[in-house]
Amino acid sequence: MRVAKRTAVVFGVMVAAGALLAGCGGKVGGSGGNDAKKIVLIPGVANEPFYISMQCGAQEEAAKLGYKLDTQAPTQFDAGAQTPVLSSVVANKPGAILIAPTHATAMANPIKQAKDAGIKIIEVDTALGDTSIALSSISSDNKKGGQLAAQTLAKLVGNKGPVLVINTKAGTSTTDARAQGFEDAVKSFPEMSSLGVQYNNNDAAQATSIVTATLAAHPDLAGIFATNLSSAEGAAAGLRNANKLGQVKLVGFDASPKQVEDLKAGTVQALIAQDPGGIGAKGVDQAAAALEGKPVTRTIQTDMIAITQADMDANSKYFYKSKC
Ligand code: T6T
Repeated sequence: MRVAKRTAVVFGVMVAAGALLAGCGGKVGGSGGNDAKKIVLIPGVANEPFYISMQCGAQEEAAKLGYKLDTQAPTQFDAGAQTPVLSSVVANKPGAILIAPTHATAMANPIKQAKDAGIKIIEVDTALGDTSIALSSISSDNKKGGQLAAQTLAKLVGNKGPVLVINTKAGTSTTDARAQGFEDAVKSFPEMSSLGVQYNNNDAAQATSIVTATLAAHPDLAGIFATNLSSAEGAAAGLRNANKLGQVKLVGFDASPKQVEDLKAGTVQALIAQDPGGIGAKGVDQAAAALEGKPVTRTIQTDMIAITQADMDANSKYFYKSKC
């Protein structure tokens, strides 16, 4: 009798608490009372056209599906800067997080903690080496992108001469795969040789210095593959400073407004554009599926395209945005 009475009291308290939580906005779902209608996007870095375009795609899709999407970005592309942003997002208990991990291993523990807090984890663009944490990963086929860059650069340099790779930060899954794909593909051109990979720390000014130093040591440099936006923008500036425009061919990943200007001016000969808006939208689709208990797709690959000056007008839909 006593036991039954206590059970009734406890049940009453639980109902009241549930009503209170539900009244505080959003459905209560998942474990730990996470807000099943709220998705947070954590890009690699703030104010960068690749991630802005991703955010635009994610926001549009979230609005279509009836979800609230917030974006919280670190000020630097760095695990040390991204981890506290992730921790404060986790404390707010969203239903799902779309994250672009800034390091394939250093972000594993913080993201695992988010998963253990009952939050659905979706990787957008970059990914962790540990594939057991995220439910889904959406990105370009980056290794193939590196191969495409090598074939494009080979054509531009007449299949011969020394070429350099400027990469961002070691441990970034996407750009490491691009550099690897490039280096592998260059081996199939016997008269081309790679001078290896140098890192610009995702800082355009460092890419400029790398170009200046490489031209001093290798005046016969034939071409450069820049694995992302910062390395390509910085490499273009290095070639401009050295008056090597058009003589040293440059192929860069991404299509920021500045990179598009460089293509138009002939500073860059080809851009490999990705589909960041599509990555964001598909990320939201996967998060929504996970939150609604529907099947998710573990790996999704999005489009890439090599754009040259000759076909840039026809391909302007692939150019990245600086605002939505
Ligand atoms: O190239 C993109 C992205 O795919 C990569 O993972 C990091 O750099 C960018 O955001 C461009 O800056």
